[in-house]
Amino acid sequence: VEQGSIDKSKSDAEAVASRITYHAEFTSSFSPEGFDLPKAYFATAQSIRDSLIINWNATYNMYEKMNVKQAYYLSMEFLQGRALLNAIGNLELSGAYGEALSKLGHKLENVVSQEPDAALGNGGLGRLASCFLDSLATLNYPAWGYGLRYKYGLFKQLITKEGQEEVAENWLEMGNPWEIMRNDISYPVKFYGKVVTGSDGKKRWIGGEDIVAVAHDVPIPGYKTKTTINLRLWSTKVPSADFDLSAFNSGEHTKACESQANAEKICYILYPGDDSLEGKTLRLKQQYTLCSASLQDIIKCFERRSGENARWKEFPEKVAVQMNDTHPTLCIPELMRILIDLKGVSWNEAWDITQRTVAYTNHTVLPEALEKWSLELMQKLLPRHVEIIEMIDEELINGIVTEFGKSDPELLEKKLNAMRILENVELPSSIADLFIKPKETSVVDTSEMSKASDNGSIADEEDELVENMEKEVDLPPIPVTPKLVRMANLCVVGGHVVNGVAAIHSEIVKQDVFNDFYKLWPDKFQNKTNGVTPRRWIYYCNPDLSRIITKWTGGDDWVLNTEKLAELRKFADNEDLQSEWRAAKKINKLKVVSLIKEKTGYSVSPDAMFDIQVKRIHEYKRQLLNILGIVYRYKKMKEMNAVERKDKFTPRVCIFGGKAFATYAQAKRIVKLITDVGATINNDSEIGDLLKVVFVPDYNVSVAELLIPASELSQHISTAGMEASGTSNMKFSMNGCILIGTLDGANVEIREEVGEDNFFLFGAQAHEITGLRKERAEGKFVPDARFEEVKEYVRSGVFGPYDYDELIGSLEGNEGFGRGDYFLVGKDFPSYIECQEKVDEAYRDQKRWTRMSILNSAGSYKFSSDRTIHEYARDIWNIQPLQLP
Ligand code: DL6
Repeated sequence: VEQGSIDKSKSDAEAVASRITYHAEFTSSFSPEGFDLPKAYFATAQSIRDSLIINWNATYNMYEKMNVKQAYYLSMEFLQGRALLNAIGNLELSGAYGEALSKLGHKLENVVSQEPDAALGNGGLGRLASCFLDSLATLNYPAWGYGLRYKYGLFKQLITKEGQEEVAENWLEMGNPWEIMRNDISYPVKFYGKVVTGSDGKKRWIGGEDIVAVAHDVPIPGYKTKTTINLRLWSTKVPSADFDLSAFNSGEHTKACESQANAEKICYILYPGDDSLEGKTLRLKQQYTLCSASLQDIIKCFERRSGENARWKEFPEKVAVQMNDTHPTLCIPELMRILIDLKGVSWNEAWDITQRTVAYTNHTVLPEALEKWSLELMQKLLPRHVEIIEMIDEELINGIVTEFGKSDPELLEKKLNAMRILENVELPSSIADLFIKPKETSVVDTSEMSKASDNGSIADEEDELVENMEKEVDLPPIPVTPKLVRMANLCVVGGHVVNGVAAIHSEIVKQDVFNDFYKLWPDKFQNKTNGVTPRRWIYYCNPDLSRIITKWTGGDDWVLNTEKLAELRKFADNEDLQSEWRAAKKINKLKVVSLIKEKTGYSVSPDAMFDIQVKRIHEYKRQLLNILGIVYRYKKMKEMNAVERKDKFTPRVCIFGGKAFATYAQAKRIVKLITDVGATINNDSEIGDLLKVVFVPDYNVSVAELLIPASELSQHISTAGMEASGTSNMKFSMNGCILIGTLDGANVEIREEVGEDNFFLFGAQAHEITGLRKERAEGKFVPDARFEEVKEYVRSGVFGPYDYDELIGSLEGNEGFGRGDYFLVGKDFPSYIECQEKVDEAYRDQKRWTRMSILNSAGSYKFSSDRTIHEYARDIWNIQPLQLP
């Protein structure tokens, strides 16, 4: 059956309806009677899945036949959201499906909203991966995604009186019509065990714990193309022979099932808590499972497609592996292991192949987010990989010594400290000898003594030992310095390209985070400014605005060529466009009024400005600055009479959404403060519709698809230099929302594109941050009186009995853990509230505001993930589009 066999016109609704009813009867797992919404959703999804499978097979067969170079995007996160509307739309069957469902008694939009979000991600990094898949398919690039099929995703967020609570997100409870379980595609994955050297001199990794990774394929359809690529997600189980039948029969049921539970739990949740050793082990197992299963699959495909002519040195000409952040770093030693131990490739050739195959995207400059693994743990779990990593580290050390020479030991030590893959691990003795420490810092250690013996007599050494031992009595305990593997350094060394995700971020990556590497290998470093798919993020989520854009730009080709959006610029002052634009916004706002009522119980006015901040809750993203700004506004309102208040302030609904990581206490306090402030203000009859504060629980892709089209102002207010890019800023701008923000991440480029007048800028700049922090630490910072006032107000208990001292205290003092206002909320507070006054003023002039809004959509064309993907394909992966006939 060809995709085209369902005519795209509404008259073919009959054919679609009969497919849906077929699936309702034969393939949905619902009882035969009735055709309620859940059943309608499953049957509809199954019917569209048929078309996807046809296209998936055609795409797959073509790649097999043409043996083209393919890119593989490895990511621990894919934040797919819902798939039904996207699939129907991409296959251009919206009309037929709408009519078919209405014949069957349902509205398409109600059926669509039955689908649970596929929430296999945490935030921007995962959503970016999903946008990339959409663009790859749409632009006909040969590419696949690889990830893990988490049974429970991240978590479902409940907002209670206590603040955020987490419960398991059982998104697969009712089954998942989009995945195709491939019982025929599975790979063994090993943990623990030991490495032995065979009589042939080859290393073999034996023993340990064996599990199996099983493929689940999710078809990803391109827009208006037959290309349907694959997201292959791995689940884990034990090898079938591992069920302990005799234990089971002798009544030890739990023991018999233990290994199965151990294997399955690898894919239970995304980012399991890692405070415990068990948690750390599980995370490392997850990362290795992703890398090992995906690489085995990629290599099998390479061998199959190349046939008998498979030559390993040609592997990078057929395969590009992109590591989405450091989570898939184990790809590097795993590819080396497979090539050397299993395929008989020499070390040097394997290293060359690996480097030419893999590339690394950095998504964060936060030091705590640059992963480091305990060497001890890794040695236990992946002994062969540690041998390989040690070899890579040694070669790196030799390279650094060759580059910088031994004549300046201080410089050499600095370089080795910054660049080595292993941290706190002894240097090879030939190098270590260069850095013999002065007496007072040397550790009492006989092995050190024997090294020192080159320079002194045995008697001297003994005196020194006694002296040091005496000293030791008074010394504090020697700190334990765990040996670590720096995954980011391994990525930089093992890959051929390192890219940042926005211009300013890529500069920070070069000048700060990896400066020593950049100086050594400047050509390795690139920028690839992020993007988002205009299909999901305008066309499907904002149909009213889309119709207007299509009308005023003369066709819907902007969905594929976002440059066309720029044509809106010339109509920015046109009164007809302006009134259509405002009407579309109003429709979207009304949908959010209902959403807020349903999720929080609060009633809000659609005539107030919708001011939104939705993203992971993190101190650097500064939701605290936003809520303190609101508190300040509220306090001022309370000090005025009704007339003054109305005169001064524009009515606003301030909307928050986002998850705080379960163990991140400070982020959870911020959620609690927002909800407490909301509870007070929203019930203050004196304030009424002039100010409302809402926290929408369980923010996810589907909630974003409602909020973003309704937004008028959105907040991207991170401490400058800390947000790698941001991608919601792009989505908001595309939907005609005006941004208030710092010069950080992609804000910088958005402001350039939409025009300075159409962006509310405030705050310190990235190059000032270090100096400002220093100033604070030296006690030189004098807080603004308004900042002091607002903190005092929160502490006074106006917002309830919760003790906010730990939260507000973090903004005070000079330095120390959790103190000293590291994120400079106090520094930026005055310019933030002054900027908000300008926002109020601009909103009062609706013509001006609408012009700014239109110019945001018009200027956002650069931020399509299609542009980003073309750049990755051209500059990193070297892949070409391949279109099905
Ligand atoms: O590149 C996608 C996305 C960026 O837009 C965000 O600015 C960045 O925070 C996010 N990075 C991560 C990685 N971990 N941390 N933190 O999620 O990537």
